[in-house]
Amino acid sequence: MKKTFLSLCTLCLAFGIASAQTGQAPAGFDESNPAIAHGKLDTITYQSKTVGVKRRAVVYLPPNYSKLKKYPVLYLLHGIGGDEFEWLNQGHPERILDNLYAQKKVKEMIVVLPNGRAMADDRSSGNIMAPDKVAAFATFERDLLDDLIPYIEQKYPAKNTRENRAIAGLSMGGGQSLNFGLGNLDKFAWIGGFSSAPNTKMPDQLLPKPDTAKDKIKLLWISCGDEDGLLKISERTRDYMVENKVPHIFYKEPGKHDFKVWKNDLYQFSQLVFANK
Ligand code: FER
Repeated sequence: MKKTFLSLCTLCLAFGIASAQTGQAPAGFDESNPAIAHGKLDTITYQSKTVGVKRRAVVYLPPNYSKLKKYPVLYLLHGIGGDEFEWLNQGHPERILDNLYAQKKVKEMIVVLPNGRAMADDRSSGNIMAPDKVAAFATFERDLLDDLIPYIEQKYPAKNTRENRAIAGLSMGGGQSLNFGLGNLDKFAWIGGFSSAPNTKMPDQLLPKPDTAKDKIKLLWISCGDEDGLLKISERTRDYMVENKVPHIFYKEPGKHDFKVWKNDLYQFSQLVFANK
């Protein structure tokens, strides 16, 4: 009885936190507004020791970007059918963030949009479910840590501590974010999985030592649409965090497996990331 009461309290607390910090973005949040300052987009290429080729990524620099400042960095990952342009083409993070900057609702940050399919041919053409293409999403862990992050941190005025790195993504990119973020807490403190895919590790492999991890995590965001066939993956991850008392935000939101959900996730997540707490 006591245990049931306690777990109910934990659930209420978790829900209370989640409902206080999440919700649906207001109308117009993703529309381009010519009256406000805009960030700048760069395309970069970096040498990947992991893959043995030059690879491409897109970088969004905030309005009023200056090399005299130092910025935290969010790595924002795409899904199984996407590439380094998927977020830009379908999610317009630059519009969402420009609007949030105009309202002073986000910390200034650099956003990197990598290609998370770490193989020589990293296009999303052909059979995107082919085993070698799916495996390349796991290989991206080394490409990200050993090649891309060092490149970004020497080319841009980036802060280079774990508290100043975030990783978030949608679907396959959500699984990557949970796997690589929780698996490398010496590198990342802010982690977000949006509608995470079956590439998400089983919870006890994702976070085998929850007690030592707790204090390192600044934000663990787990969200999914209530009509998404992948919801169970987010729920099993959430259940483990609740059982092991790992602070997190779980947000089950109205929607399916699409950019309506992921744009809202970015709107919410970006306001929490790098914020003091
Ligand atoms: C799967 C179902 C969905 C899977 C991957 C996905 C690798 C990814 C979906 C997405 O990124 O949108 O069985 O296996």
